[in-house]
Amino acid sequence: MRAMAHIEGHAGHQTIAALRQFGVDAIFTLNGGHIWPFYDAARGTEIRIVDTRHEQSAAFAAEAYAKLTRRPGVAALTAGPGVTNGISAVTTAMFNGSPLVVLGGRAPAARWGAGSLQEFDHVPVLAPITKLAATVTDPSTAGAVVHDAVRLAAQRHRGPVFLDFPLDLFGPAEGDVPDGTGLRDESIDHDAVERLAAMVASAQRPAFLVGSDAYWDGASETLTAAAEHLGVPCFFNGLGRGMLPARHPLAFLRTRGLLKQRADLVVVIGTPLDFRVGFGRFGDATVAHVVDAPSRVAAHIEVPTVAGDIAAILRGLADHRGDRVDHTDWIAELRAAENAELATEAPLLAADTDPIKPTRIYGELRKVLDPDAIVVCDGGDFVSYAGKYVEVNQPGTWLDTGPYGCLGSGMGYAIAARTVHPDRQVVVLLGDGAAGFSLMDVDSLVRHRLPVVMIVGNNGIWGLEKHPMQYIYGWDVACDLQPDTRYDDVVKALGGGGETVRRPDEIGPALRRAFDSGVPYLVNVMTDPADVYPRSSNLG
Ligand SMILES: Cc1ncc(C[n+]2csc(CCOP(=O)(O)OP(=O)(O)O)c2C)c(N)n1
Ligand SMILES: [Mg+2]
Repeated sequence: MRAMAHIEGHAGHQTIAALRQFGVDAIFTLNGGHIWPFYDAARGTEIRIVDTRHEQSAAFAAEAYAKLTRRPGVAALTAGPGVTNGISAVTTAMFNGSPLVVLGGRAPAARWGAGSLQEFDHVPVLAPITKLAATVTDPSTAGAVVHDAVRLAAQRHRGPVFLDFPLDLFGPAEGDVPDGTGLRDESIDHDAVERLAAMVASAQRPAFLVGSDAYWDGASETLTAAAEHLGVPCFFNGLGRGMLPARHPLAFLRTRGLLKQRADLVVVIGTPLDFRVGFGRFGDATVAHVVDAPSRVAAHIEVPTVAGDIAAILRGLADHRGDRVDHTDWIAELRAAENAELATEAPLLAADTDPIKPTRIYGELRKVLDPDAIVVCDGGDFVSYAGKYVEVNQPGTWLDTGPYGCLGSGMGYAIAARTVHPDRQVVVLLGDGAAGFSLMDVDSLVRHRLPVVMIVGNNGIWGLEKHPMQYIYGWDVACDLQPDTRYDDVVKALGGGGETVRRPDEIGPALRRAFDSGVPYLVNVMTDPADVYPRSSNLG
């Protein structure tokens, strides 16, 4: 028998009690009568209600809360359009393996079919993009249902869950909420781990490529131990960034392209073998895969794979005893290439051009960014540069949208970042196109007193589409935005601050004013629309 807490009130009280078991202390939302019982139950608890101007922002904020805390992130979305507005963020959470919990309102069950306001069966729409989508039907077991759903979201392989609550469920009720969050399964296949360790130890030029699921499993320490013990250079993507500090001797940012030509073993850890990692092919190198659950074994390519708790698997690698090949020359080769790249980027970061090159913005940002700053990326080419030039030093500080690639996550992610880390710098890097999806949620930043610094790379185009269209067709359509738009004035109108920058030497002082302002502040940098990002990957 599980220990239980007995909760009286209505199903909302049981829901809130269940969320507290998992350390949830914020719910992201936008008002609608169907979800008032959650607000009612959260009153007077540690749970903070953070309301937004679009359910997309609320759901993205909840996903980012999960990314930042490694606890479940919760959004409460009202029936019908509230839920459907959250769908891109739910799908993003599925692609990112983020434990997102969406509590939906729902038209009353007793009148179902008669045409109540917003009467829509969300469940079949949410089912393909969640680990669980269901309607809560019994008020006396609501707490247990919520508890089990949240635990499911938080268990490997993590992902979103959805529950909706018919309005007429919320009558007086009582029910039990289980204690605790469920034990973490750290068991691993020691033989498989030992075989992997032997592969790494006997390789001449091995590398680790580390992604989000390693972060979700809290594997930073054991990754460091495994890499140092076996002498393996590490590359990162997604939430893997920062799992070794950028300047760790085994951390590499700029030389991933070399793996194809030079590595003889690439161990991809905690990220799918998708388009971001060449679909799991690195020239002639042997590829091995470490995944957090059997469901993550690649279907399109057969490589040696170890599934289980990634922190435990890496601890197994760190504990490997026996001889290993000396990788000193290999690490030195990569370091020399990395340093050569570093030298070539220096002039780009200092580019003194008119109009401004986006790289200069990163040169200036690097000078003012704290090591523990949270960096949010939302855009096309402008944020691709961030991936190249922003150095990440701590796990859980780099928030990009992930492989679903949904523009519009920026403001939701920013709301969560500052809610979770009120004392840290939060910087939101926005393409001008991306900014349009969510800028109205500056209102939420202002109302909730969440000062963040937004930087718009304002090239007046959907650059990541325009340049490739030009390259492929020789013409483009639907690629232009209004040039010279004053996104800073939008933020000022909403109660924040901002300024427009047109000269490279104005960027640094503007960023300093932004961080000092204590309000949501947008630095609108007019950048060169002719600047073409040196892109090598493709969509397919
Ligand atoms: C929701 C959504 N719609 C469309 C796209 C396709 N898309 C990817 S990048 C991009 C251009 C982004 O432009 P901007 O934010 O201005 O950044 P830039 O490339 O100009 O630096 C577009 C339209 C997408 N990824 N997500
Ligand atoms: Mg643009």
